[in-house]
Amino acid sequence: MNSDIAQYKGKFRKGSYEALKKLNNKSVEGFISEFIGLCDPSYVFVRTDDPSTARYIREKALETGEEIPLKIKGHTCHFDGPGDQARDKARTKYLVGKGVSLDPHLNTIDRDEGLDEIRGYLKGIMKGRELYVCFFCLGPTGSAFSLPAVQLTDSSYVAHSEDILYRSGYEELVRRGPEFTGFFKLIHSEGALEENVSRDTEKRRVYIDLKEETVLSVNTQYGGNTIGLKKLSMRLAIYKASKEGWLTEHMLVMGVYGQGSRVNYFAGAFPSACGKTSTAMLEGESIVGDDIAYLRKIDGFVKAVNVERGIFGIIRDVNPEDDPLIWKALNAPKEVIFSNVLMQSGIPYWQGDNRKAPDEGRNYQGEWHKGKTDTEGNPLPVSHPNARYTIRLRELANCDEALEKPEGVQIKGIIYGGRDSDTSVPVQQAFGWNHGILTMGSTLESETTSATLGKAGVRKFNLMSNLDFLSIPLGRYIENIMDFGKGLKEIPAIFGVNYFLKGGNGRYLTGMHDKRIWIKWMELRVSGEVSCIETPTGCIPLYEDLKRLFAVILNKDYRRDEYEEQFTLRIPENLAKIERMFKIYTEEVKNAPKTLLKELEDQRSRLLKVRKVHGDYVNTGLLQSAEYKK
Ligand code: SPV
Ligand code: MN
Repeated sequence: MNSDIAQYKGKFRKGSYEALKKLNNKSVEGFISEFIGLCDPSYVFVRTDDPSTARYIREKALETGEEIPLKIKGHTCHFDGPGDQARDKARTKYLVGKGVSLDPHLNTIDRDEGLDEIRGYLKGIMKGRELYVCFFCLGPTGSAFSLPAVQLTDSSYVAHSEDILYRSGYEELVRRGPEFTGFFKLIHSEGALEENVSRDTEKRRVYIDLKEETVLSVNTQYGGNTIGLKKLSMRLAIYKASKEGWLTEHMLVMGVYGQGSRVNYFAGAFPSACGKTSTAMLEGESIVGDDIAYLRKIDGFVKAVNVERGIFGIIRDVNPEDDPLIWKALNAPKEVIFSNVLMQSGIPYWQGDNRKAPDEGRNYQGEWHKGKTDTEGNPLPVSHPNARYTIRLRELANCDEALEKPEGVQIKGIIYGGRDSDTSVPVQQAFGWNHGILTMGSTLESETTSATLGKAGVRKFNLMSNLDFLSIPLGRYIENIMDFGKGLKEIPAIFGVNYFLKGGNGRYLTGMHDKRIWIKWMELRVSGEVSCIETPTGCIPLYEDLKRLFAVILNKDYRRDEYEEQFTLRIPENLAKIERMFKIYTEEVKNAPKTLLKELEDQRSRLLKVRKVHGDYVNTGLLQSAEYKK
């Protein structure tokens, strides 16, 4: 095959061919040439770091109608098709060679078969259309974390979203020199469109080639399937990190403020709808990132960066009362893409925005009016539950300036949070790295809510909140994290949080704003300023410390009976959770680390010992004595 890019010179927009040639990188040219040959676009545009190239793409998004201008300057609205509103897990697969088995939890397809299929769909798919060749960088540029990526897409919406979400990476590639080959290769086509949404969604495919560091995505528009630098690159990065001894995590990164000007940084993993963005956005603290972090050991410390520079956030329930900073950013005349909301007279509306919705408008499934029902007679909501907003982090008043620090921030604490109505206390600290990774991260579960499809209250296993994105066997992934904790000068503390604990009557035991207290307590712990009570599952706060924090931060009188109810050690539920985990890690996960089973076993013995003395439900205040260790 002739891979010389020169044969396609006539397709390039003015200046684009020269920009590409200037890189003088044969691998980059070969990759682009291959997919121009396959997809056959009529025009090719190259996005460099020159702001005029980003502007061109923004204008194209309006010109093609992929985005519709809204009333406020810089705001646009994009719609994905009714059946294209979320990540398509079933059709997202790893390409694996014959006889290779990745992990039963990971969705795979034979490499040759998968490539034949998806290349078949991509063949000639961009005829008459424009291909955007975009150079981006994962992580801040010019740093040990930087990973250059080249995105090819025929969607101006995808290219525009990436412009908001990621750092430009053309100069980063120049810096790497002409021989550099280690860039991620991302190919996307939205396929045939009908009223600007992908038509052939039954032919939607997202195939990941770990060996070639390439992802191919076709016949879809929803960001999670198409924004190659987000969850698609995340899978490639997990694989790469695993070979190189660093970590790619589904984690927020935030600054937490203590005495004087003290700031300590935390990273946190929460499955979807378990409070990740709301934690990253906590009042009084600062946000570095809300979704994906790279963690590296540098000089014996754990350093982290946000892979992104923007947020692709769920807009449902964003309102001026609960999210004043996001609300402000969503109403400022800066670049914002709203997706799958209700649009009426140039104004976007969504579920839970605390405004009166108009009686009619346009949303993700076309014309909408009050009382409209789906084919089964269920009322259609104003906006899709997964409707989103895309903004740059710097538009937020609480954006931490460390966002662009090439060396990242030092992580003092790692938080794991699930959605659990009956088992874990609101906050606790692990006894150490392995205890935390194994009993808090590796056992993370999230209960389904009425907001998701299917039955509410079903527990979904989601280790480190990363299950959907793992590209290596689960056992190896856990082992990598344990290894990462070795040889550090300062080991981050590990915490488990649970914002969803309920009492016997189904009432939440903690308030919406109480997470502000838990995070301040964690900050005091990593600063060595407060002690704790050791329980069989971890170390919990002293009542007096929380009482003081509640008074100072929330101006609230925190009663001892509230504390006692929240921090009751629920032994039957904890034992049941251990049983569930044993089942998963002995029956479903191949080669689970032995240390994991041992750690669970030890936790079980501690729980049984306490139950013997104190019964099933233990007032943890009692555990301050040495009694339970008998
Ligand atoms: C998530 O679902 O975890 C997201 C959105 O951050 S998506 O881009 O779809 O992955
Ligand atoms: Mn995410």
